[in-house]
Amino acid sequence: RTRRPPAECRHDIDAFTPGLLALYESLKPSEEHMSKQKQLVDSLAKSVSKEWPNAQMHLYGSCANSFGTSHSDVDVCLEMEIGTEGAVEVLLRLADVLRTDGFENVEAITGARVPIVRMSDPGSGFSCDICINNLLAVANTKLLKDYAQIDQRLPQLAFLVKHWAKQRAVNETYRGTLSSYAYVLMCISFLQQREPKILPCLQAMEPTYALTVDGTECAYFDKIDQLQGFGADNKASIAELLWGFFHYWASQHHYKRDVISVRLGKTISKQEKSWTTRVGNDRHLMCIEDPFEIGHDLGRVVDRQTIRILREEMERAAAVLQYDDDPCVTLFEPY
Ligand code: 3AT
Ligand code: MG
Repeated sequence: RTRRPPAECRHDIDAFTPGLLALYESLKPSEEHMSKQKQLVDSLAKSVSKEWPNAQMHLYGSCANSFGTSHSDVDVCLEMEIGTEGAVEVLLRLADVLRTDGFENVEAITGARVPIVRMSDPGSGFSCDICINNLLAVANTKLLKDYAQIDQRLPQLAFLVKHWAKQRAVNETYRGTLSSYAYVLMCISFLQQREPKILPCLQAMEPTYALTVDGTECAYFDKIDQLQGFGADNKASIAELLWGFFHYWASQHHYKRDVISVRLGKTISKQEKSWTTRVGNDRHLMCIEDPFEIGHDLGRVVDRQTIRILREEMERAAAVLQYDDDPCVTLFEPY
């Protein structure tokens, strides 16, 4: 596949910005949603502290990284000493405690990359995932949240992309498409590479925050108040950026050669990362480097068939924004 030269978007693209922003507003969680979420977290904290009085509870994922919608689940990480007992045993015990305390559909999922207990809250109907000592997720949650506060076009773009991905059924890691976390990283990387830049590269700046988790150093500049107005020279509207995002992934990204890296604020070659050949299940067909666990490719789940689906969906999305009369509707039509 040869790379096509960058095309320009339609001249009336900005006409769709108000519709897209209205959709963004409707996706944001309501006050009611937030207070129900807090109730769930409080009752969970009560149950946990009875059995593990020293455990600390952290929220992570979209309920804490500011990319959560009204449909997002609640992700909780318990920080605790687990001694000789393994994390899996602790999770099984936690599942028992939660069942006793009246939580519903409690299920320990111990075979996953990150073992969790999943349950739902009878009051709110929210689904909640609980893991143990996954502090890297707590750190990457803070990184995403900090990026979101620099320029509001990031949360706007990421909400629309996540909504598109859910509607088009390409947000299912167990089926070989990408996680919400991966989509947000793709949005950050895209905004880092606009000209003029809309987002800086926080990990390339003097660190003001540092946390070492299992030997992995998570360090970056987190004095976000000093970065207000960073992207102001770039006047691109959300409609133009959304088109640009899909256009990039439809026809500009060099899938065979490149890895996107939020850590470096640019793309790097697969060769530099030795991600050129398949190792085990990691095919490295679509490469998205985790900002902290840099050996971790968030596109590892993508296979020959799903990369075709993903690219076709990106092409469809770019074309809809380019040519459709009512792109705000057509783009998000359920698959
Ligand atoms: P939703 O709104 O729930 O779709 P989310 O941001 O909560 O979006 P997930 O529930 O998929 O996304 O993931 C929860 C968090 O777990 C997000 C991120 O902090 C962490 N995480 C998810 N996948 C990975 C991964 N592959 N590597 C490292 N951290 C991850
Ligand atoms: Mg989540």
